[in-house]
Amino acid sequence: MAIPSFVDRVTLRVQGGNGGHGCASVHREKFKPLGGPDGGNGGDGGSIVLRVDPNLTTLVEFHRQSVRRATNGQPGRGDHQAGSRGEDVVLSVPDGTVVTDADSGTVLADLTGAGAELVVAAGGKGGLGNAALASSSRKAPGFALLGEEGEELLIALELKVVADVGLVGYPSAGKSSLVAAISRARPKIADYPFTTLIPNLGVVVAGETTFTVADVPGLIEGASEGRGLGFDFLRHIERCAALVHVIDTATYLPGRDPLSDLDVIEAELAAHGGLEDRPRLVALNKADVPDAAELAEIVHADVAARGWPVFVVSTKSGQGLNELIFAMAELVSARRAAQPAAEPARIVLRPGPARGTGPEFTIDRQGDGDGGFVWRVKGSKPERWVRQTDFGNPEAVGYLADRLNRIGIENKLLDLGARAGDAVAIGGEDAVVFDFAPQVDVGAEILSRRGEDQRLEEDRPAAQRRRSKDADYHARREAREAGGWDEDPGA
Ligand SMILES: Nc1nc2c(ncn2[C@@H]2O[C@H](COP(=O)(O)OP(=O)(O)OP(=O)(O)O)[C@@H](O)[C@H]2O)c(=O)[nH]1
Ligand SMILES: [Mg+2]
Repeated sequence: MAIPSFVDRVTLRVQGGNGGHGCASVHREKFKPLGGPDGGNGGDGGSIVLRVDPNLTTLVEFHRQSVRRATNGQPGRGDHQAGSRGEDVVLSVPDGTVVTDADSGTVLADLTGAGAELVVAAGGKGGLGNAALASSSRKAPGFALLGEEGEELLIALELKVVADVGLVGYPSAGKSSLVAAISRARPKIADYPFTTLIPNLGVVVAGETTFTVADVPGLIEGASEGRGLGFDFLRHIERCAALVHVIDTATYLPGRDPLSDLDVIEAELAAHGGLEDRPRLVALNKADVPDAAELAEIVHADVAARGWPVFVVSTKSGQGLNELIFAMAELVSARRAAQPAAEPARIVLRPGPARGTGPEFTIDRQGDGDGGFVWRVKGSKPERWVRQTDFGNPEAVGYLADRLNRIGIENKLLDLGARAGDAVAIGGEDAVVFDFAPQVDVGAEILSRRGEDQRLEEDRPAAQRRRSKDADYHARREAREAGGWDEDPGA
């Protein structure tokens, strides 16, 4: 597969493991039929973590497998046994990988520096078992919390590739042929000038060293004054460790010979500027052609006299290529060793809205019109609590109501004018919808007990439920006003 440009991009679906469910269990022993709650917690799901490995230079590995999943946490069990955690999946990415949410286009992280990490899809939290849910007011909970689902998203990984070695030379000197001969890239090759319109990038492996080479579109005399195509592309090799002059020794053209070609290209590089300090290698190419081999032989000493190592090569026969790539690797390694190691950014970033900032929840009245309206409650805590709730268990629903009230959702709904029987949706797209049945009425009279949750009486319409509560309330008030209600027998 050809690598078409300098940007390597791949999309990947990542999915954190689900949290294990908590366990509801009661300790049993001979002669002690009812011990305390002993259900263990579910284990957290594993996360998908991206981590920079400076030895990687491409995203090719990700082109092969486009879905990555972490394992689920195990459910808790009786006798206080916690479920085991799911395992994290750590994906190694090259330095400089930019991670975006592929659906929204939001940049999640710019991963730079060895060891920089991003938890890109967090595993779901395990649910608490009933042992952990016990409190002085709820000594033996008959329910446990559900494990949460792991995060799932489609991400794009993008790498702006820096060329380690830049190939420069006249059109048709064989630069693209050289990229093709020493890497897996398959750029277009043809015997007319300016075949290459944008640089091609190839990954070269030479012993322990992996590096990238780029062929800059052909340069000609006057390139710096706008002639030809290649000049603008020199910026792509501004950060390279070394330059290789690719020189055609097989083609006879007036005014052209290896030494003057070298001088012309050097003059254009000087006009561009910024590349003076970069080490150079010279490849005298097309040595498979007999006359070319002879010419290479003749000019070898003169080229070497400029102080640059010279290689007589052929991209056709492969002659001299091994020596050339090992010489490139040496320059690349030397440059890498000389560069100060980037400070590793060990901050663990998390996608999504910042947690723990702003109000815990928001409430909006939505959808007024023919279809009626809904009070939409949003917030990471209430939405999480809903996901943790086993709606088949009345006690678990009562516990959810307690949690929602504790952060003031019910009071806020009453403040906003919500009435019993109104629809309340907690969450976004896959919201859970309730009938609003306030437990605390205006005036803070507590009219029903937790655990006998009115909302569970699905067979009774909400309005009827409200009426019965109202009736209860009015009965109490009337009795109190009449002085006949025995509220506190001790007084
Ligand atoms: N005989 C022979 N021909 C070669 C060799 N290397 C390249 N060529 C030929 O030279 C021509 C130009 O090769 P390219 O690799 O396209 O040259 P380039 O330097 O990338 O040219 P531009 O992209 O136009 O700047 C093609 O016809 C190649 O087949 C070689 O080692 N021996
Ligand atoms: Mg080319």
